[in-house]
Amino acid sequence: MTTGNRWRPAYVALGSNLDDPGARIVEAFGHLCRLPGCRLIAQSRCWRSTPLGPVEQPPFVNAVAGLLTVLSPADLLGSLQDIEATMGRARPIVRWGPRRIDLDLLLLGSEQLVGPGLTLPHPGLPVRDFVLYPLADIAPELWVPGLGRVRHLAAGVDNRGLVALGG
Ligand code: A4P
Ligand code: MG
Repeated sequence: MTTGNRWRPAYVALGSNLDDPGARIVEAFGHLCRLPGCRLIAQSRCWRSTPLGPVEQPPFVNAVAGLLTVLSPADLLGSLQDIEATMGRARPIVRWGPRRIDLDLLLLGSEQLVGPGLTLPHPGLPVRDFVLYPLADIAPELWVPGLGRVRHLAAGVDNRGLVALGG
């Protein structure tokens, strides 16, 4: 489903910690560039981050993409999952375990949804350094529905060893 000609901003979190993570993030940005019904308008720097979660695993590379889209939230999430599949992400994987690529939908316009298949804003957004720092690279003044301004949210989370890699 599309929203006609109504282009809305959307933000996507990218993460990888397998198979040359920096190259996987660049590859994922390439797929986002070509996504029907979307325009890639901003790319954060890449950040190396300490894994969140219980599993012993390599460090992640994380980034955030800014898009304009005419897609509905469900269709945009479906498109992101198609990219994950194209890039060879095997399912099922261990929750919070290592992955070749992970694309999470952080925000779409002012949508606030809670459901089994899709929650917006993404529930990890307000507490994750590896989401908020890259998001602040491209949208520091963005108001997150129900939560506040990105630069304030970023200032309020602990930096658990994030290092900007450039990009
Ligand atoms: N889902 C609901 N809302 C959303 C949303 N806004 N965006 C559902 C994306 N998916 C959403 O996700 C599980 C289900 O969440 C999907 O079926 C979708 O319908 P998944 O990507 O299939 O599985 P997952 O990623 O293993 O689980 P989860 O709980 O989403 O994990 P996260 O939150 O993605 O965290 N540490 C660092 N440093 N960097 C990372 O990038 N990533 C994770 C994974 C853990 N630790 C990390 C990082
Ligand atoms: Mg995920």
